[in-house]
Amino acid sequence: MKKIIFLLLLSLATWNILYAQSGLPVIIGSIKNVKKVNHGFAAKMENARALITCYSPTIIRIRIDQKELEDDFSYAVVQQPSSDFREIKETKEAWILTTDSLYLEITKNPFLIRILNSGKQVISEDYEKFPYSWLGTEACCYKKLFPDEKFLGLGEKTGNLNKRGNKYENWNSDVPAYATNFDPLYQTIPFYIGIHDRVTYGIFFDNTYRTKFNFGASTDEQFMSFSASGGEMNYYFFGASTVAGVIRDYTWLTGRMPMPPVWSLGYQQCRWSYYPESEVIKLAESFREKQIPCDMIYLDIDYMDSYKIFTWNKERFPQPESMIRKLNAMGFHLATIVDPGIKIDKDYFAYNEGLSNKYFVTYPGGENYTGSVWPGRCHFPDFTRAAVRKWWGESFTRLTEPGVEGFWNDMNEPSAWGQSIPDFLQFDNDGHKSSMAAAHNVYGLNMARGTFEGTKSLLKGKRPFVLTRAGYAGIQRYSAVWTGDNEATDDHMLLSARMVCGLGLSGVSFAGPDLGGFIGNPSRELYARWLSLGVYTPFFRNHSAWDTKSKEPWSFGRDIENLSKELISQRYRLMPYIYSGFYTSVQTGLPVARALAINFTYDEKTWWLNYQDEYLFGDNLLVAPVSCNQDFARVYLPEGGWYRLSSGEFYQGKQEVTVDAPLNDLPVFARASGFLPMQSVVQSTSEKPHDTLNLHIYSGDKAAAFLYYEDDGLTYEFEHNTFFKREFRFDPANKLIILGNTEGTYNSAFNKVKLILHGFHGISMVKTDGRVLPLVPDSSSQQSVVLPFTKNEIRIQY
Ligand code: MIG
Repeated sequence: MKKIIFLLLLSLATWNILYAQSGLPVIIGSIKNVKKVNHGFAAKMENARALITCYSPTIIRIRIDQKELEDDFSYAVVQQPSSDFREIKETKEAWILTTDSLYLEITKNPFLIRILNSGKQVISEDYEKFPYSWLGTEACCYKKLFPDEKFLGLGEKTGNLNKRGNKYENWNSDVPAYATNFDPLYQTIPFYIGIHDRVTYGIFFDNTYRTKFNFGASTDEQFMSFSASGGEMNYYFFGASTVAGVIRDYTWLTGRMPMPPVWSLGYQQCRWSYYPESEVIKLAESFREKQIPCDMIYLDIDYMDSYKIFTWNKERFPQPESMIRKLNAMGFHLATIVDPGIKIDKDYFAYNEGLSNKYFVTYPGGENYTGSVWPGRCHFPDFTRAAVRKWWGESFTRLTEPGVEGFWNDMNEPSAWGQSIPDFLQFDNDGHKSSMAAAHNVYGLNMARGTFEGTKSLLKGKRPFVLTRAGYAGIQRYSAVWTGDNEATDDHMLLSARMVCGLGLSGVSFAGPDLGGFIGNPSRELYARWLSLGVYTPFFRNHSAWDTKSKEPWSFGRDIENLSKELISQRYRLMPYIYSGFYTSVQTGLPVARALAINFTYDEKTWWLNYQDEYLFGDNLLVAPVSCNQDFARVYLPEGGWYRLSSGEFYQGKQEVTVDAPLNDLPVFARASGFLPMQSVVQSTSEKPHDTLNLHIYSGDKAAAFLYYEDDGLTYEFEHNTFFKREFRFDPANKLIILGNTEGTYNSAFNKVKLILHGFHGISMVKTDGRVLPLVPDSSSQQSVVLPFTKNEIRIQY
């Protein structure tokens, strides 16, 4: 008898091994035993181990591997499990794990997870025909596809807003002139949001290997899947009941952007490359002479000596410090580019330091890997090692000493000529030794991290600005992101709006494209239209390749110069609104540019292909991107009421409208009941605006609030209560506008507030503080009154 059982077991075991070796997938199998562990539940299956932990009542983490789970390690996640399941209980067929918001059923045979909300509605469930499985080292998860399911997110991706029916891959790639349907691009953010049956959820697959997402492409509408070429099946499930809630939870888990320096929200002028010094100074002077506002100028690779990072070309820039002092005096901040490749040159300090300290990425045999980039043959710092990030960060002193405050990280996919750095290179991975296969997608993140942490400490209390091309989930903690080498076409312009919103849906608020297109020459119309869209894009930078025509705002003739001046001026008028919008994003993770699907998730029209590019810029502006030769636009206005920003014309929401869209008037609408704090035009954020805050309020029938925020824009003093924050409230039922009590010790830049009322018909005066004040009509739909902008609550009865 014993012998038979033994033989039976033996044959089962061999069968299993043969099965695995046969080239067929290994399937997770049924649960053999379970164990309650700290914050969760561990299970052993026939062919895998699982650990399910609770991070919050709406955030559950699922880890599954064929072998024992390894040390927990992530470059993206900044939180620990901090909550417990309310209950873990067993039934005949399943284990049930509950939190205050979610209900997980894990069936025993086979192991399958189904997640329900507190109303017992299924939000997400594993696809029963495809339990978790492995093909060699490739791990895959299949989930049931719901008939009406839509997908958002994945960061910087081409294609439609709704990712349903498509497949995507994550492998950070340098792809100049990428096609508008190309994949993969520069960033890896393996996070998506699913929406079906009026429920929402999110999944963050925290695996840095090459990952694939299939949102129902060739799956007979039955399932979606995500997989990785190696590493663990390791994902976080977010069960918040709104898209905004899922984004809030995702950015809680992976961190939010820090408060950027205010000057990085202004207009930025870049080109490959401005040099020598005289040209840079002339550029700055031209902006000031022409009274076109601008805050930042960039130096691309040609400022360096033979493309050696942290050096200056002595002929072109003999005295960087005095040049930067001149720029600062004119109200400009300077950013310079840095690439990861360190030139092999025995007279170059960075090469010598890296070599002697063994800071470079190595071949499996231990020798330093060599690849060629701009400087010629290079070694590459292993940014996945703390000591290397520290060294890298400290090296910026050669840029910060003369006064550079912006640090532009390029080529960090990483990229080298030929674009095929071997997967077998070795990385430290902060003690979890790994190959390029695991380190590739986090290389850019760690370069940006070293840059941010280093320059933040070097700038001694001033906020640095970091910009990166490559990144991984969590990149928002260190850097803004631009969408790489796009082209000067209408399609790219429209795609850029969607890509910025995609990044915003995935935690990266501070994003934008090269305005006007990096490659190729835009027409006058395209240049102007793209610039007008840039006004309402979080990151507002004009950049172009070395072989293109000049793209400064005055390079397209007088008309376009005048228009550009007006457009850029509008960005500066909006600065109080934009800065407050960034503050909100820092607090909540909600992006600055918000796809309409965030606020109007269940309004089908916001998903229509002809309306999918529309988005909210901050709480109260709706932007409708329009191609450059279109004089009219068909626009969808979602629920509520909308006022054309340029004319004040009112439109009832939930309707499609045809509106004028001449080159000088991009369709932008202010939300009914919305506040829009604005200021006078300044030439840069270093200049003080007039001391009156122009506070626009658009009449509507719903109560609404706006969080208004100011601080010095430059330092971290706000961490010590040195800010000025108050809530503006609109209460139409009681005909009240309230500027709430002020928090913080900072003094506002404004002494007065000019309340500009739009669409408040039949009202000729307001009462405040026991006084009656007449309203001054500014136009047929607009009237105003000026009040002191005092710190205590201001109640205005109309
Ligand atoms: O191989 O530094 O995307 O913005 O101007 C090209 C030169 C390297 C690529 C960047 C682009 C930058 C360019 N860089």
